Amino acid sequence: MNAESTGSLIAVLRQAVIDGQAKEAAAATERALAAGLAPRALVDEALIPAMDEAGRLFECGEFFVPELLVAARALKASQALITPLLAGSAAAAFGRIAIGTVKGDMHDIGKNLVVALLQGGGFEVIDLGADVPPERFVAAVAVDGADIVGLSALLTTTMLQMKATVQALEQAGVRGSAKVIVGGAPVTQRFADEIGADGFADNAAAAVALARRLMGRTA
Ligand code: B1M
Repeated sequence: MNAESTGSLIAVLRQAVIDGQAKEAAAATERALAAGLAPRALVDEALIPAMDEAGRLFECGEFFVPELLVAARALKASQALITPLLAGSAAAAFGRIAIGTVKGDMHDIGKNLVVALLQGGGFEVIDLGADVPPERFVAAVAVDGADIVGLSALLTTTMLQMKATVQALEQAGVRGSAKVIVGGAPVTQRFADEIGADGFADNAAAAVALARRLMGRTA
């Protein structure tokens, strides 16, 4: 495959997501995968840039919530084809991680990417979904035995739920049983330090490396 056709497949997928064309996004994904493009390249070069562009259009008033919703739906049509390839077949050897988007926050695209890479990176993942209250994270540690709790937030308002979740883990007496990692567009290392999290990652691959480090693995 030449560079031009690779670039055009990526561009078609990116545009289909921005335009909210789910069927076209799925078809472009299938074509790109059949042409030998790496699943991670589709995520990094088409899906994430497409959502960044949708966010930019939202910020400047060209897109409203319905346009964001259809773009997200189109992205998920593509993600459904890519995720099984990212997740791979690695045995769950490094530990158990319970991950969710915090209470009040419905954004789950980034969290789903983190889930896929953690699964492919050797973790057993309990995916708690979106809008997850602190007590559900507590139960994931106390009942399900999670070694790591992963918190995702995309809104500056819901970031505060990360702190509430760390506090709930402390109050339930299980904070010492699990490491807490945080991420999401507005989250920073400084914020992670402030709320007493054990780590911060600014992308899905970094989240896997961080989780491995926290479980005492170097690779
Ligand atoms: Co919303 N939204 N949204 N939205 N949305 C943002 C976040 C926003 C920045 C858009 C903007 O104004 N430019 C803005 C937040 C502003 C702020 O808080 N300062 C915003 C807003 C305002 C809202 C609403 C309030 C809009 C409204 O209703 N008026 C509303 C809130 C709903 C709610 O949650 N209660 C809302 C709704 C929505 C939709 C439902 C329409 C849709 C979400 C669909 C879905 O997820 N199922 C949506 C979308 C799509 C976006 C944007 C455009 C894209 C988010 C995304 O998926 N990015 C977003 C603008 C933007 O971010 N550019 C925006 C792609 C994704 C791969 O990246 O999630 O950052 P991200 O994940 C990355 C890293 O952050 C990291 O790894 C991922 C992969 O590399 N990461 C982790 C994420 N979690 C991690 C956890 C970890 C480690 C790393 O460890 C545990």
